[in-house]
Amino acid sequence: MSSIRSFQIAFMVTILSCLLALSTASAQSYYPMIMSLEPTAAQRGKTSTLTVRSRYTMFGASKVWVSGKGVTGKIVTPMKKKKKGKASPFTEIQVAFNISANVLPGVRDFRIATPNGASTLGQLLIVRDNVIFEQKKNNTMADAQEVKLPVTLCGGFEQVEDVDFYKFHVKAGERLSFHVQCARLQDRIHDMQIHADPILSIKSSTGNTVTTSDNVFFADPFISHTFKEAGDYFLEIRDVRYLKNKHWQYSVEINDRPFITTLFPLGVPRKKTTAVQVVGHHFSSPKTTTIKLAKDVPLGIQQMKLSLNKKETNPVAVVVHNLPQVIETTKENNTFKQAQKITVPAGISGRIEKLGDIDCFTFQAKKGDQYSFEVIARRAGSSMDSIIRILDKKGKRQRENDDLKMGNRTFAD
Ligand SMILES: [Ca+2]
Ligand SMILES: [Ca+2]
Ligand SMILES: [Ca+2]
Ligand SMILES: [Ca+2]
Repeated sequence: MSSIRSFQIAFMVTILSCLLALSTASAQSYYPMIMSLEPTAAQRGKTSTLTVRSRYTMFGASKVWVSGKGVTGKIVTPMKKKKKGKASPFTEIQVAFNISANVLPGVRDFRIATPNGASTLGQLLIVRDNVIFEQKKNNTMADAQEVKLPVTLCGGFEQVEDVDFYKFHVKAGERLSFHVQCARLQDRIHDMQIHADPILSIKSSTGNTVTTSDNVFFADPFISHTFKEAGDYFLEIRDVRYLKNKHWQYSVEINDRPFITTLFPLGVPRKKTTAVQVVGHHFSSPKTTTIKLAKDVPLGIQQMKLSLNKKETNPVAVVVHNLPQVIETTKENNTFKQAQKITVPAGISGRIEKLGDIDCFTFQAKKGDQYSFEVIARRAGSSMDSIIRILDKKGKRQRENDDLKMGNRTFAD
């Protein structure tokens, strides 16, 4: 696992001669705030009915908007208030999501239209394999839910000290990846005060821990493991603090397909063929391939898939730009004096390839020139927490920025 953290941290800096426009949205009350989706994932090529939970009522909900193409949502819950008995608060409704077979897996945003206005953003995870939701009783190995691979396991941390066990069978020499998406799906949920911190363990049939993972993709675990011996194994997932929240939904994708963690360069110019190094699991890594983007692909962070070993990979982020491409030099560039010469504007792709790495670049600017410098790292899935400094020719600091603040929002890049 350490290789993921230390050597595959990629970043991309765009330098543009423009100024940022700031805008803030004013707050209104009583529009529904989406808190969770259960299960949080749905398989492509199918229609799946999922439960959307909100704070404030979704009564009268009429429409579902889903980002991108190939996915539609339809409200299934009848929007009629009961005349007698306890009226439904409509903070829990059913939505049928229809997902085309050819869409890219990954996260889609959705909103619900209601008479009180559009809801806040919800997130739907689209996956390739069958989705299984946790059974009620699964807190011990003896009560483990038996599943067939490949599979997407979905569940929640619905009670204090909740533990969810699943049982699966592997052949000798079988290599599997276990990819959890949970805490990351909460980052864009409005007003989710405390986030889940899942931990994943694989256990043998005798209860010995084979391998465990806590935080690989921020708070979410990831395991790639080759099973030497055939047999039944157990997957255990829980919150590391044993906390509960009915909105803490998780998804664990288990399969043997190639899993990309990083592409280098991360920045890919539009209209050109770019050679990239592919770093990840379940293929000989690093591997080189080329990316040619469609002419109409939008600028900015885009998810894409590659084909490795004739198998479709997981979606991976690239930063599409239309700037002259600069790749970090293989020579020493750790100090101000060793800075790599570039011309601006430019899109620089680099890597924090060893502990304590610093990358320095030098460029000419005239008096009165205005440039913006934007690092894209964490937003595109990198583990880097970047800091950027602009120095003058004597090495004196002109500007420094760690995390950009725009209005009330803070970005880690
Ligand atoms: Ca559970
Ligand atoms: Ca449980
Ligand atoms: Ca964790
Ligand atoms: Ca570097």
